[in-house]
Amino acid sequence: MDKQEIFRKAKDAIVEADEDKALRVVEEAREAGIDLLDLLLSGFGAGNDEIGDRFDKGVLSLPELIYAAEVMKSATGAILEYLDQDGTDSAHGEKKGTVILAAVAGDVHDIGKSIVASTLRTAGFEVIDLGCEVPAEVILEEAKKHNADIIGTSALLTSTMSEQKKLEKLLQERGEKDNFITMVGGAPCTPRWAKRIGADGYSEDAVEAVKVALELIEKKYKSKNKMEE
Ligand code: B12
Repeated sequence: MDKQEIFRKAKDAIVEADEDKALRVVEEAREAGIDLLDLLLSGFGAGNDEIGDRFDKGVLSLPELIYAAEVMKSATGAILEYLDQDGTDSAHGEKKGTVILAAVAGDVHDIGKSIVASTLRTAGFEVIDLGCEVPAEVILEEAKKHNADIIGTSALLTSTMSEQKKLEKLLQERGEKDNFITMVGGAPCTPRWAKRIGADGYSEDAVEAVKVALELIEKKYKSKNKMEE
């Protein structure tokens, strides 16, 4: 079976909310040597976009959205397990930094954030995933407790994006802004939004998140070393 066909089946599995089919596709893709992260983001991701659109247009009911989301969660879980295994097998070298990840207060969407957690771990970061619906105050507390380098927040609703702004404001008010690098993500976020609220980084997906995190860490330590010289 070719890659396009497997990707189409992955999309269909989400749209049809068919868990068995989704898990079968993961195995088929693994056997065919297809990049599982690509399958997750592009194959299953296309299914997610489709159900999101249908829900938006009122063609899909909330219970149907929930069913489809459960299937997406299962497929994500199965793929991340393989990716984490492979990551552990190939993990070497020093720790790149510590990242606190959270979906902001009022937001239960955690599928994308979990994928970001996995790609960052595979790249050598220690990731503390606080889960979803996490208030800004708790995120800051945990970041201080773990001496984090990066705070990454996820918002999938236009109504919860303001929580990312709230976190930036809190960091400023508490004099903590220079102590942490902040990254924002989630479908409604844009580079413009990141800039507007004063976040240090933005990424569109879990692959780019690693690149941005590494760049920001490098920049931080370069300027720190300069200051110490
Ligand atoms: C699955 C889903 C759900 C599931 C969530 C299950 C779960 N545990 O996550 C359920 C059914 C629970 C749900 C509920 C709701 N949902 Co919903 N949902 C979706 C859907 C279809 C897919 C989201 C998803 O998982 N995408 C897949 C992942 C892989 O993509 P991603 O999240 O964007 O993440 C990637 C990037 O954004 C980035 N990223 C993500 N986070 C971060 C963080 C950092 C730091 C970085 C750097 C990068 C990064 O990397 C990720 C991987 O590449 C979207 C539609 C869509 N296309 O987005 C609607 C959508 C987000 N939901 C929507 C709505 C309206 C709701 C509800 C309000 C519905 C209702 N009436 O109750 C509730 C809200 C609940 C709440 N309080 O949060 C709307 C939002 C509209 C808006 N503009 O605000 C959308 C867009 C659907 C639509 N088109 O109408 N939803």
